[in-house]
Amino acid sequence: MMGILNVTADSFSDGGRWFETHQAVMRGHEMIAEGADIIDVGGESTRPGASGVPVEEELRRVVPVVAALAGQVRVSIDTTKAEVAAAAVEAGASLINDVSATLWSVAARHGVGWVAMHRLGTPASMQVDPHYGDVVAEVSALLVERAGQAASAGVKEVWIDPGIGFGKTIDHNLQLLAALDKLVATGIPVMVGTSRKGFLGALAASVDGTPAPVEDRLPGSLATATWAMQHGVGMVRVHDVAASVQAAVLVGRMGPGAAPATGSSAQPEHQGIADPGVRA
Ligand code: HH2
Repeated sequence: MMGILNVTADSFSDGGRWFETHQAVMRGHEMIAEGADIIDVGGESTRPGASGVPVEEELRRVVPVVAALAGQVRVSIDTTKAEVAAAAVEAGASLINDVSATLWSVAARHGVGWVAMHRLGTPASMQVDPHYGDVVAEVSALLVERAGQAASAGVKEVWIDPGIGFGKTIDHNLQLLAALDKLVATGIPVMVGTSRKGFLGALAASVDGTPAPVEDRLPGSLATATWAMQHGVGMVRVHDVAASVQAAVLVGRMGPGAAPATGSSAQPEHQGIADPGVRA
């Protein structure tokens, strides 16, 4: 479970909430307590239309937060800048989460893991009429190619991510989620991030067509994270860590390799019915 920590003023769902170092570190501690395995620290929003952040400012935002959390949990750095990635690794990050899928040589040089995410265009342009011949085949081909380059350069831990919402229509996002099996079948570990994204708002729009606001997108976020985990995705990137961990525990307990229930959770079903306080 990767918890999202945006040290930004303008992220699409939590911009400004964790902008000061102490707020961000506090949020990181909360997510650790909620069960996050990795905290993904980012200092530049990638939402459609976002403006870039100068390197010095991005460093100022992320490095102290990475340094404060790195002793307590695994930390990834969400950046497209080689200099920021390198500084975050120096501060203790061990995974570079790269939405540009171009920084594998930085990961190789520093001996850390790397996430290659697919995107079409840049934040400024990516949602302006994105087009693909076959979105699943094109996204998959690019990711497999980049993962191969990273492995050849010596990166030991490579993840691929279809980049939900990055130069994709609602239909493209749904096609990619429907085809997660194909990405998983490449044998390269897959991660996915759907949390609170715009397509979930659009699909949960009210009768007058108004998209569901970000704070009302937990149901879609959980449904898609659960779907992804069930289809073999190894890591989901989420804002709502506690709720997503609950979903992950259930998926783990119901999956093919799940261990039989032990202890109190092994009680026969009917025993719960006798106790009005217990509900399945
Ligand atoms: N999505 C966002 C940012 N980084 N990294 C990966 N690997 N996969 C994703 O889907 C992904 C990502 C966008 O979400 P968020 O960080 O919440 O918003 P913003 O970019 O506005 O800060």
